[in-house]
Amino acid sequence: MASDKATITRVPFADAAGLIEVLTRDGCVIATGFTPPECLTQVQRDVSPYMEGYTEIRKELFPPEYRWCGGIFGRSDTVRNRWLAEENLNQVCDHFLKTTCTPPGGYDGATFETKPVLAFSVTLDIGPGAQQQPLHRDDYLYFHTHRDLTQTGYQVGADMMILMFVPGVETTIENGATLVVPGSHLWDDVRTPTDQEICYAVMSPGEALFVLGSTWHAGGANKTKDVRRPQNTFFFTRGMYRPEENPYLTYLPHEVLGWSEKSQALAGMNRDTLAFDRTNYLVPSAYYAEAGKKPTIE
Ligand SMILES: O=C(O)CCC(=O)C(=O)O
Ligand SMILES: [Fe+2]
Repeated sequence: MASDKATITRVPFADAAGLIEVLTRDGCVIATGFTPPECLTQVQRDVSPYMEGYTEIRKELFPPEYRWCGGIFGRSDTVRNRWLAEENLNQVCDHFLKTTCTPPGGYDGATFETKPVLAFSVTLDIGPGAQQQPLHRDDYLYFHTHRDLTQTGYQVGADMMILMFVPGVETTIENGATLVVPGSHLWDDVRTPTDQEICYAVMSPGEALFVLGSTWHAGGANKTKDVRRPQNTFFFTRGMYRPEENPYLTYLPHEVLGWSEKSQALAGMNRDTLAFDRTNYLVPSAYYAEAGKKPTIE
């Protein structure tokens, strides 16, 4: 379905300004030289004991052939201390997502800033036979709406998410390489991609794909018989999109489990309509009930 016409530009990861320039222009970029093979192997080792099978949640987006492991930021030192500690990654995220404000009134004219936060970290492993995901924009998770920027050009501030995909293997058109629509970050909520506008983010191990939250994309179909496509996936969002009081540390897991569903929902711990499942796609009671997933805070 994708065409040869649209292409994704490659920029060395060492060139943060270049990454920002291409992301601004195209809404997507492939960073070369993001990570060495030993880091990929290590992350694979860190997450593989926790890879899980099918979830009924959002089944149109996650076919039964998918396997996944959430929370990989917590499970892998390499993810935390190498990949997500990269200064150039911080620079790219800051450029698009760092938010400042100078409130009027009782703040003495002070300017405040909030830095991007990691909203989700997951390894998504597409197995043979999986259908292509429907093309989508990930910022619909936040019910984000889009103005037409094709005439004005991109405006910093328009996005509230950035995504980074780090494949664990060579990704190909056959094994489920991510589909991307370059330039679609400028579109309003009416325009949808045509086949000619779609291309595949075919990548070698060590590369990373960056996509703005407003850019149309999808996980590809895996048409192979026996090749899986693991890809480490990171969503960042603006720092203010979280509760003022941290509910996950304020309330202990065994307390939350004893609450009514209504109270769990009010504290932001339920499964929301579109996403925000928080814990491996499960509501708290199901999450903690799972073997090997006992609460660690008592
Ligand atoms: O795994 C991929 O290639 C893309 C996944 C994706 O876009 C999603 O799950 O929202
Ligand atoms: Fe997505």
